[in-house]
Amino acid sequence: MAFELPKLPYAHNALAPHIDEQTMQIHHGKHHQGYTNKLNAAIEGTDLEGKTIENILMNLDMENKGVRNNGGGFYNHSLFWEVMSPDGGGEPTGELMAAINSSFNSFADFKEKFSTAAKTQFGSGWAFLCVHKDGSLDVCGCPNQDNPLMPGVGCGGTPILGLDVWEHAYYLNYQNRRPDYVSAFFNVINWEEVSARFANNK
Ligand code: MN3
Repeated sequence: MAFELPKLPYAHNALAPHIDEQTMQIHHGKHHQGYTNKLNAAIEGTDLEGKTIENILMNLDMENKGVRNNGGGFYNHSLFWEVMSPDGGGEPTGELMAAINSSFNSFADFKEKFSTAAKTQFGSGWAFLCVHKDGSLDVCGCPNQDNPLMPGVGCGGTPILGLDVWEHAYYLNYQNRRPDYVSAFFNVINWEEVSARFANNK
């Protein structure tokens, strides 16, 4: 069974004005579809066929650039759509908020650390919030489509929140103003989804 482009959980214009409709259409329909197609082509006929994307990334041969770039792209964007919502924003509650306070001192300190990772990632890449098996949290930046599930990448936890800082993610609306895009992202974070991923992966 080949990987399929996941459906967006909301309309293309639902995240506007924070993320505009045309960016969502191209980003999901063209970029994510492209990673999906190329991932399928890269694993076709190999022993990776039929494995979950998490299994593929956790056991990845980092020299396998086709699977590294496109498997990473498939996974990262699948996470990205799910952790945003038109009803998002604000701050998390419950166990996730307690873990944020424990790991970063405060939500404000977490926000600053995550935003700095996103703003300072040189060139194309991602910022991630990750959970370790002991329930502690980490923030890291990763280049290109790498993510911390891959061997030796980033902080080594499981990503529960990801922000795409490739120019294709924001350039139509924000041009070179990546910091404004990073700031706007906090208005659409789906903390319920991030909390569920935290609970399932600690
Ligand atoms: Mn992207």
